Amino acid sequence: MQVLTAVVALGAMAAAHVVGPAPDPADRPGVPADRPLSAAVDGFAGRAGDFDGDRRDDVAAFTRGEGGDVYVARSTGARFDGIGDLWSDTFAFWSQAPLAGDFDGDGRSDVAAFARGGKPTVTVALSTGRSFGRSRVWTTSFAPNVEIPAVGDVNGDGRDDIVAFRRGSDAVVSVALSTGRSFRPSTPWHGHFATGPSVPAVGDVNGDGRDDVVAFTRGESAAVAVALSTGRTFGRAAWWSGWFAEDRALPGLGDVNGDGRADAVAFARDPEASPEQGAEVTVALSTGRTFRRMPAPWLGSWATGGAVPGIGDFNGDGRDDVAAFTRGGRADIYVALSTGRGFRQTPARWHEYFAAATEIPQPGILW
Ligand SMILES: [Ca+2]
Ligand SMILES: [Ca+2]
Ligand SMILES: [Ca+2]
Ligand SMILES: [Ca+2]
Repeated sequence: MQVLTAVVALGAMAAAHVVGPAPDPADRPGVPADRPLSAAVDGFAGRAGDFDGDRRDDVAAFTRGEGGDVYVARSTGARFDGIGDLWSDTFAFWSQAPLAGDFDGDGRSDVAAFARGGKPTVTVALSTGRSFGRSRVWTTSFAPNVEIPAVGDVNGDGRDDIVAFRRGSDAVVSVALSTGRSFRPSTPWHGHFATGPSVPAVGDVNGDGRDDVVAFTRGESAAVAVALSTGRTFGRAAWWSGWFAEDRALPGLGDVNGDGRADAVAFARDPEASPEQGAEVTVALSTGRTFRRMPAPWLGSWATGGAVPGIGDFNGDGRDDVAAFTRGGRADIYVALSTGRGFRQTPARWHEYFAAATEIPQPGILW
């Protein structure tokens, strides 16, 4: 209850200087604004993009459906700026999976949309720093059917590549390397990783400049496996944690203490719980060989109910922070900044209206 009181107090403080709709006592990430996300049958997770290249991570929202609109709000370091900044009106239609990444390696993040299914094309729109250019098909055969797409620079050449996890019993991990103008043909980089309903993630957990693959088993086993990139393949899988991201927690990767190695972050998730019960954010720091779980949560209550959590360095200090998108009709964004030892919730909302209804936010962990 102490945590809840603190959060409510922060909300009241914010009322004094927040411009926008009248503050509501319930205006905090703990309030479900949308139907809770389903269990980890299908989903995807994306990292934050720095779309204007100022080294602070920004946020994007994809309407999908018939419209295919993409909105961006750029970080000032203290909030996300801009309402209705339409960066593309022809990108990520219907139920395509939209992810951010710097595919041409110019320092500005771009967007990729994965069609999956029977015609698994991947479309990319490059950032100009002020908008996304014309969308182009970069490959016509990647992440078919229900394979889980992800983005990361797995060969460390400065251009983000794409990764697809088949999961199930035939858990192949495929990679298509970026040339800066297209993706090379898909090749298998691991024959058996992220099996069953494991939740996969991509990040550089040993800090060698090449993004690695991570699988969270969740549930009652709650183990975490890692396969390190050699630059040409993912090596033998190893268990880096025996107890992390249990039950239905939403797992992600981010370098939260700024040592160059991506750490594991878990957002507790119980759609049945009331907001008062809280949803802790737990961190396991990478040592380069294992994830060391921190004994105390880094945040007591965050992104509960249907709010979508995300990870990114929103103030550009080199440490990854956490965001919560309430979506629905309220459509607020909250940010808690990493101090290197915890997440400190900022007193004001970072945006008053972004990623409304069921729009897909990035960064976002959508399982
Ligand atoms: Ca930026
Ligand atoms: Ca690459
Ligand atoms: Ca690595
Ligand atoms: Ca930060």
